[in-house]
Parts: sequence; structure tokens; C-alpha cells
Amino acid sequence: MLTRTDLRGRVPSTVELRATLPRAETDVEHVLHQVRPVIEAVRDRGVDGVLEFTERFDGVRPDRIRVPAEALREALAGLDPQVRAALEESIRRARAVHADQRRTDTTTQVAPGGTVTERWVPVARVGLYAPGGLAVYPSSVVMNVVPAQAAGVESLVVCSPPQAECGGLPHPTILAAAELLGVDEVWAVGGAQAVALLAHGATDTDGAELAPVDMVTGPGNVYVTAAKRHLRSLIGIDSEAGPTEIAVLADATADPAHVAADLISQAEHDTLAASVLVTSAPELAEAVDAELERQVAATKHQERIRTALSGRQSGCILVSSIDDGVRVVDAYAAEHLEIQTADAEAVAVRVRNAGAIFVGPYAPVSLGDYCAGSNHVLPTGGCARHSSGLSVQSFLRGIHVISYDERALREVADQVVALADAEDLPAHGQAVTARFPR
Ligand code: HSO
Ligand code: ZN
Repeated sequence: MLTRTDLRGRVPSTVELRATLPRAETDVEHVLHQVRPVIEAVRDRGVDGVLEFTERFDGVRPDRIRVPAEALREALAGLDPQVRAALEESIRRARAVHADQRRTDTTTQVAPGGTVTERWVPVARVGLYAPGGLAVYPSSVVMNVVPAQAAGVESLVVCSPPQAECGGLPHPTILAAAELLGVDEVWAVGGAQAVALLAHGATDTDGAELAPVDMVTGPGNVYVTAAKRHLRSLIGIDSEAGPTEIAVLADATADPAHVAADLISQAEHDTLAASVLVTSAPELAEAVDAELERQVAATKHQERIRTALSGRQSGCILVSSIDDGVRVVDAYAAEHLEIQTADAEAVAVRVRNAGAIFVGPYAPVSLGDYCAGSNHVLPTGGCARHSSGLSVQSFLRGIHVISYDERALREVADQVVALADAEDLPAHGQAVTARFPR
């Protein structure tokens, strides 16, 4: 089922590797012109503009879009107790991990009387987008809200598309997750309209105010991503989420049934999801293929999964050694990387590029999707080469606070003047010397 690429006996250059490795095309650029009128309508006409596009795209026109507090409470009361308990456990673990990510301010004494403090200040107001439709993921509400709360974000708002079959409210599990997390501001709006509404703010039909946010995070379809890209100077955004990816680096010690199950698990998200096996063991590649055939035939979303696994973004790459495999997975920079080899811990330490690394036979990606405590909002499309997943840090800004007394400034005045002159900006130097008339 997986297209095979044989790199044994060769160690391709990074350029070659990037060209060879399977990857989905992203089409965000192509839909930018479609989201622009939506954003402009919401900017210019507020909730009226939102409702026009909500009716067109979601097939429902709610009377008002702010979700009432009773609806949140009712959604939680109606949540399956087992799902509630699981969400609570997921939140508990995620909170433990994210609490440890908090930063403390640092003050560096640069010279006597001269200090620079780095003060970590949370973003004031954050909007979180939670998709509806095929991808109703309360787990993603957890993964976005927990780090924002741990960072100290004071004002959080969730937007999620209204569902016609839910009387114009967002999906009840999204509402229940918000309630469980203590987020009381939820708006029934989806797609590019939601991002525009969050960025510009508006007044609801009944006068309720949606204050504009400083930052929007959360996964969404290509239109949501395009809207985030379009509005990204007005608002901060998390990294642009592309289709889910899993890479498994495995040797002959890996269990083919487990490897196949993990590749299938992420292919379940999307026909464009990427499942990539990198292995030094041709016999494992064979066995995984057989397992894929067997397991896909027995799973619920087999059509979607089959399309994802046979797509050009998925594949199996044969390498001569796990060392070569590490080079390959580094060049690929997967959103999720599993290491299923002998001495997996030692191999994992050598990997530089991945959104998250799942080590050994008992750390499947779906553990991380829900209950490991780690965050599941991770860089896709090779962005793991330069970016990290969502964390407390994503919601903090480090502000440098510069405090110099007279002596400290005097001591460095000549250096400032020298550099200002070198850049032909003498007024810069004079701003210092003006303080020390001779
Ligand atoms: N694997 C997805 C997250 C997710 N999985 C949500 C299940 N629900 C992207 O990391
Ligand atoms: Zn997943």
C-alpha cells in the first residue's frame, strides 16, 4: 500500500532528500482570494457579514452567535461520563506538563548600574478556533486552552461553527470541553468568518460585544488557515496547520502490527494525511504492508485511510542503517516521529527535527493526541525544522526592560557614539552625549 523508495547504499544530500521525500502540496495560497471577501465583509459589516457567510457555508442562520452560558452547562451535563472522565484526565496531564513550561523573569546585570530584565508577559486576549464538521476534536480545545491558561492569558474565547442539527449551536462536545476548561465565552462561528470576527471584533444581534483578540490559535481547514495567514499582522497566530503527518523510524525489532496501526491512526484524519515508514529492515517493510492490508480492511474509515496511505505524501523509505534513517527523518521533519528500534532512547536523542518524538514500543502517536500530557498542536509540512508545537511560550512575549543609571550610561557612551557614527546616524549618538554636557 505504501509506495517504496529505496535509498539503500546511498546517502542523498539534503537537497535531494527534500525532493525525494513524500509530502502533500499545500493550497493555502490558492484560496486566499476566496477568503478575502469574507474577511472584508466581516470587517465592514460585523455580525451581519458573519451571518451571511454562516448561512452560505454552514447552512444555518443562528439568531445570535454568542453561546449562552446555559448551553455550555447543558452540554457538559449531557456529556457521556466516560468521555468526561477521559477529558478530565487529558486536562490533568496536560496541565501538569504545561505548568512546568512557565517562565520566570530574568535580570542580567550588564555593568554596575545597568541591567536588562526579560519580563514574560502573557498575550491579553486569545481566540481559539475549534473546527466542526468532520473534525470535531474536543481534545484540540484542551491542547489550545491549557497552555494559554498556564501562560496566564486572562481572556479566552472559543469559536466553533454552528451545526444545523444542533439548533445553530456548535457541537456539544466542543461546548462541554470549553465548560470543563472554564472557558465561558464561546461563539458559534466557523471558517474564515470566525478568524475575521476574532481579529476585528463585533457586536452580536442582541448587543453582546465580542472584543477583538490579540492572537488566534487552533486547527482548521484550508480556509481557516488562509484567513489566519491573511490577518497575521493584525493578530498573532500559531503555526499554519497542514494535514497530519506520522513518520516511523523502525528496525527489525519493531512489531509490524503496531507500526501499521500507528500509520493507520494518523491516516484516519484526512485523505491528505501522511504516513511514512523509514526502515533499515526490508522484511519489516513487507510485514507492515501485509498488516496495513489486513488492518485497513477492518477499520471504520477505510476509504479515507486507503487514499491517504496510497497518496504521494505517504510512503516507505528503505535505508541501509538507522544512522541513515536518522538523516532521512531529520530531512523530513515530521509532525510526529515514532522511534521503534532497539535502544530507541539513544536513537531519539540524535534526532533534531520533529514536532514531537514518541520513543519505544509503548508510545504511539494517539497517546500523544489525547492523554500523554504533551501538546498535539505541532508543526507540519517540514516546519518542525524551525518551529515548535504549541506551548506556554506561544502565549508569552518576552519584554526587555532596560534600566541604566547615569554612571552605567556614561561608561558605555563612547561605544554608542562610535557605532552611531559608523552607521551615519549621529543623532543617535547625540541622544547619549546630550546627557553629559562637557
Ligand atoms: N493527530 C492530530 C490531533 C488529533 N488527533 C486530534 C486526534 N484528535 C494532529 O496532531
Ligand atoms: Zn490524531
